[in-house]
Amino acid sequence: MKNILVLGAAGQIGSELVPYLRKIYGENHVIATFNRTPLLQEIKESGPAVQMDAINKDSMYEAVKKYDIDTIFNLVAVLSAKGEANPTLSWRINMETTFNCLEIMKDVRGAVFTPSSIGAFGPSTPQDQTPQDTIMRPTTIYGISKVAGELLGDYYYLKYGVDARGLRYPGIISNVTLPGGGTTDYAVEIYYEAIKTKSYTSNLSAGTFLDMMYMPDALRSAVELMEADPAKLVHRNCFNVTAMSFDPEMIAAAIRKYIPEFRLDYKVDPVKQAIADSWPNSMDDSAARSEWGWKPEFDLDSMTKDMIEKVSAKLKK
Ligand code: AKB
Repeated sequence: MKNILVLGAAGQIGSELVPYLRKIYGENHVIATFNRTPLLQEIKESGPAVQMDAINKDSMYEAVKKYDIDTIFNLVAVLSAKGEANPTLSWRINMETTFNCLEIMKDVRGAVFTPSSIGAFGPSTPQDQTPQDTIMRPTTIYGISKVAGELLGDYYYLKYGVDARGLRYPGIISNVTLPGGGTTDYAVEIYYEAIKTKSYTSNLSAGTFLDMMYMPDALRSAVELMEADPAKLVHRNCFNVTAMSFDPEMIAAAIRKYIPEFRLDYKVDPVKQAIADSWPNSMDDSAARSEWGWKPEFDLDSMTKDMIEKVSAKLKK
């Protein structure tokens, strides 16, 4: 990777991926793009930035030529719950952005990283230790767009040699930019509310197990995959990756080690609950482990310790 374009640099992952990549590849080699949501000041000040609409292929192409881009991190997506409120918009944004990235990288013979998700699985998928290769019949528009994106990535690799790679991310927990419109968002909000009010009302029920990962592992996994020796990759689009699986009761118990009086209540959101029920309880990520050495560093306890420290410091400012 020489010159990198990050689409969606103002989002939950993008706002942390840009500084992470700039540290590795150099500030002027990582171009942050955004559309309606403004970039963090730190990102604006530490390297090049471009305002553009990722569904506009001409503006993406212009940025690729201007900065001699060879790799795109495609982080633009309408997430699962928001997608159900506006399926047409979700399909358009998720698919057109992915398609534009692949088309442009076909011309410049470059690489594309596109995250897929646990949302690519559906109710007929085996839910425990979900295998790398299995039934994928998602029932959300987000999941359908993620499966289509995985297949498109494989197609552009096989037909045109585009170096398309991807990961099936679980819920990502972080403390810089809040997620928005996802089903797993509760696992971020719970830390903020625990610190602010010592209580939280979960919109997913007790016993709803989902895969999760802390942001430092998510960032490292993306770079490790993109740097992996292509000769070792049997799967490219996309790898199951996970770091932990928990339900609301388990995250509450982890928080109580630091905030003993923390109270968890429930008010189930039927849309989010139905989505979560259709997703795996836990994924088998052994293909990622064996093909490019994936290994998470954070588990529920070490992540909770770090989240409590970082979010407390942030809320004090
Ligand atoms: C969502 O909940 O929609 C996302 C995801 C798991 O892809 N966080």
